[in-house]
Amino acid sequence: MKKNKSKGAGRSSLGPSSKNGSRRNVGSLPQQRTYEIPDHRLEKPPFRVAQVQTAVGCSYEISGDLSSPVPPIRDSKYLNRTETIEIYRWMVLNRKMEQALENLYKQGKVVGGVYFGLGQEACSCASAYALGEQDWLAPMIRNQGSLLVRGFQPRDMMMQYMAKADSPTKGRDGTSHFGDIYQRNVVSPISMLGDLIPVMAGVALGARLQGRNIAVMTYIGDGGQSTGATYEGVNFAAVQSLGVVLLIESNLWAYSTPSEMQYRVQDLAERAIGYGIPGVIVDGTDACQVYDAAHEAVERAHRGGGPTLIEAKMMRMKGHAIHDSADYVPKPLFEYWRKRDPIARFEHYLVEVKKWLSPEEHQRLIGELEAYLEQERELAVNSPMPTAESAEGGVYCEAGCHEIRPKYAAPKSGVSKRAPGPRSPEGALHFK
Ligand SMILES: Cc1ncc(C[n+]2csc(CCOP(=O)(O)OP(=O)(O)O)c2C)c(N)n1
Ligand SMILES: [Mg+2]
Repeated sequence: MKKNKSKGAGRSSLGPSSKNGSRRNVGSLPQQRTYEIPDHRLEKPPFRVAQVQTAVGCSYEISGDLSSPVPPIRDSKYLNRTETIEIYRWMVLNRKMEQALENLYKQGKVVGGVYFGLGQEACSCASAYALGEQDWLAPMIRNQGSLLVRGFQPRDMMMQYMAKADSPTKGRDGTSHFGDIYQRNVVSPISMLGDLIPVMAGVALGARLQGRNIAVMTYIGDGGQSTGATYEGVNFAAVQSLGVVLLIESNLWAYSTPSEMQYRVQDLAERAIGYGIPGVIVDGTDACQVYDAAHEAVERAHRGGGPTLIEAKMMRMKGHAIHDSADYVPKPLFEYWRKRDPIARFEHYLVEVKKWLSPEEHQRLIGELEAYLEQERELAVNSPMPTAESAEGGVYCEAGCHEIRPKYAAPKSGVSKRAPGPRSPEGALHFK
């Protein structure tokens, strides 16, 4: 999480927005309108995935040019040296923590499966880094890096997957489905794809009723963005000007379905036009691009400007979860994106291009992270499993379990001064 407000706050690459949010040009004919979606990528991969029928069913083939050179990292408009290195550090911790989780799974210590954000670390870490302490985050399963940025420790994820007694859900869930609504402003992931969006719009509305504009960040996949809940949530946020920062993790696959079979628009950021909000495209493997777009969206939310949709283009570099070997993905696609690894390219940027880290300093940073992770792993492995008796706790109503404390204060606006007590019979009659 970023501690201080960064320079350049308030600037926006989204340009002047029309009533419909996205930048609008009026064409030469008065009845013609065109809309612009800013695209910050330094390359636009020119390939397509198509389904082909085979004797045993179907498979996927890729066509187009996969030989283009790897683009450089785009300099951030807002991040300084220290902040850039800090984001890199979170990304490496995210990657190495997931490698440790995979090893724990292979050692038979994990209860259930493991989900990975391999290749998506820049999207998770740089986006969450753009949030202020008072903002809220709702990660999805691939955003374990966002949880680290928001103050959770690797031990939390490790104990969660091993269903340990000291895990955030005390052994009741075997994935990263946990949050912390009291200290870290993190809402737990919801399995039903899209449902986090209206929930987060509600969090922003709650803050609005208390007289504050906050940013509420969440994520949705290229598959999940087609759900009705996504539409309802973004539309509600748009109409109410709520500070939802929605990152579409456009990672080319939804389980085994390629994005070509998920939607017909060219880019998912175009959906923003229909919602009447700004939409922007970034290279999801470039942490600086992700940060800049997220920062501008967060600043916009703080100004009460409403939601922003950020499409982060990248590739899911593993299967859906550890049980899925992703054999359906054409191999050249993996090779193409492996060359665009967000961490290797960021290391090159920091050490070779900017020279903000010497090779020795970089080695030290990696060594420190590895030692820290090993300590976390030891602690998680050695912590106890829940007792059998603890299973009945938290199931039925207990003292205090229905107590929902207001997070900040009572509503300040839009609420009548009526004294507490039952509504008048006239009011009840009205609704009959
Ligand atoms: C409403 C809903 N439909 C189906 C599922 C089952 N499901 C879980 S993950 C997934 C694929 C998601 O793909 P995408 O949204 O692209 O995210 P990715 O896994 O690529 O990050 C599906 C179909 C679900 N959880 N919720
Ligand atoms: Mg996907």
